[in-house]
Amino acid sequence: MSTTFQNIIGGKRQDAHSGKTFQNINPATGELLGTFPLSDETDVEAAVSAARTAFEHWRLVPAPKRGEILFRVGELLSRYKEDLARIMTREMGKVLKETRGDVQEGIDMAYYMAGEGRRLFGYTVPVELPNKSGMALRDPVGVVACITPWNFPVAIPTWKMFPALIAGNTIVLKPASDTPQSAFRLVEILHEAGIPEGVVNIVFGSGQTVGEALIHHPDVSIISFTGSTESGRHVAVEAAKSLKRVSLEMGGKNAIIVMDDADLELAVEGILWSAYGTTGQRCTACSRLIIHQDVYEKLLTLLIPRIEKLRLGNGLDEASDVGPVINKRQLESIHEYVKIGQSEGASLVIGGKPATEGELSKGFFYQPTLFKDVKPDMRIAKEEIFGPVLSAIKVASFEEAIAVNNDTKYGLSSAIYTQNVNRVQQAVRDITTGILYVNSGTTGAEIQFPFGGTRGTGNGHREAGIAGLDVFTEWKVVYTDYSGKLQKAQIDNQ
Ligand code: UN1
Repeated sequence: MSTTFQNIIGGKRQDAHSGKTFQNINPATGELLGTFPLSDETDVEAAVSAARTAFEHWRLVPAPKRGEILFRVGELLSRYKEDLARIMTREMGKVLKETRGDVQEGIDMAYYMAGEGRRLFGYTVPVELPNKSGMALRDPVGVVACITPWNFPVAIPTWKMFPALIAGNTIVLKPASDTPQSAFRLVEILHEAGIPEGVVNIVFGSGQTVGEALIHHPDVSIISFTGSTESGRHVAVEAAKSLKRVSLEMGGKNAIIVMDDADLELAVEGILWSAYGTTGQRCTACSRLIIHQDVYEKLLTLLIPRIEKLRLGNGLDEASDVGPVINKRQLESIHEYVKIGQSEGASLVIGGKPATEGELSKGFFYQPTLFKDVKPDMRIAKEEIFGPVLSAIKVASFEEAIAVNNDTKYGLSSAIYTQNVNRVQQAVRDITTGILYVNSGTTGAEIQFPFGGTRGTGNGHREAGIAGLDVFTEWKVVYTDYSGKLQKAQIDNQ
């Protein structure tokens, strides 16, 4: 059933000022799910103004009280987990067990940041003069624009909004146009939990119009963006003109290294989950497999029949392992990469085509694909495909494996399968991505740790964990001199 949705600005539901709309489609069936406002600068102006007004009282709400609201958010997200997961599977495509996991990341973040309401640690350290004290506090910054992607329609908005909110900031959320309904429901739940009007606003529309208006709005203090490296770079360049803070989470070309002493059966499980889970549409997805030459053929022999067994289907069917990709454009882009791989001389082992049997023909399904004999300098081994396409690369040594792993313009996640403790320690030392998994795949980051990567994956910030608060707070240092006389730091007062 298709419904008409509205923006939520200052707690009120509103159509786009222009009256224009766009459609939300189920990528597994092509069915129309909803109609959303195609907003423009006028709607952004209203949302930023509501957020700016709300900031003046939200920043004064004691952080433990803000935490109590987030705690209720966690409870409500738990209560609505199944509904939200189904909404998400319908509009995004990934299978139910994964959309449940997506909501769970939001629940985890709600409880984690609710607890921060009673911490939000600043610090005090000794000062150099007598009868004087110093302390460093975390202040909120102002209005945060959250520009979020379609692959984690609930989790990613929560990773941005919950730390921003606990710190006392207010929000304008612009969710991806492929997954607006999950974000809408999330914002409704935030209001039901007691988030005051105007503290969280949601504006639907395109990146070119709504995103751009947020980046340029003088009352937006922070842009928190997750998406492609190309768009992220644009955000950073534009936001730099007004010296806005920007936090970027972008692409990945993550690899799993399988050494000659690895438990190969275990590696196969991790490879399947990381490469084909979420239909390969995670920034942490594994798209390169770096295999020691002594186990190269053996590993592929174990892996191929398991890829063949993966069941493509509607994510709402519990028997499906792999859902559709997000839209036609993405399907075509994935297929284009497969053709590039073939023309570069990689051997296509399995997959390599859109899947069109029976019901699958209605949606955007792509066969789980594996290339072997891939060379590290091929485009399929270097560029982010964001689909179920895995490239196997043969290496002759541990050192070569690490070098190939690190030789990417991205730097999000890596994994190594080995039983050798010395190699594990060397990998911990030498791998240059933000996340490293030992004897597990490249996905599955937990919210209490910093999430993010090096090089083209980000701009040095991290989301989640305590580190996730940094971009949303401004340090304020307070010196109190209770000596009753003028004391001068750095100067001899005698
Ligand atoms: C993303 O792909 O954008 O570690 C985020 C993971 C998830 C988050 C992925 N917890 O794969």
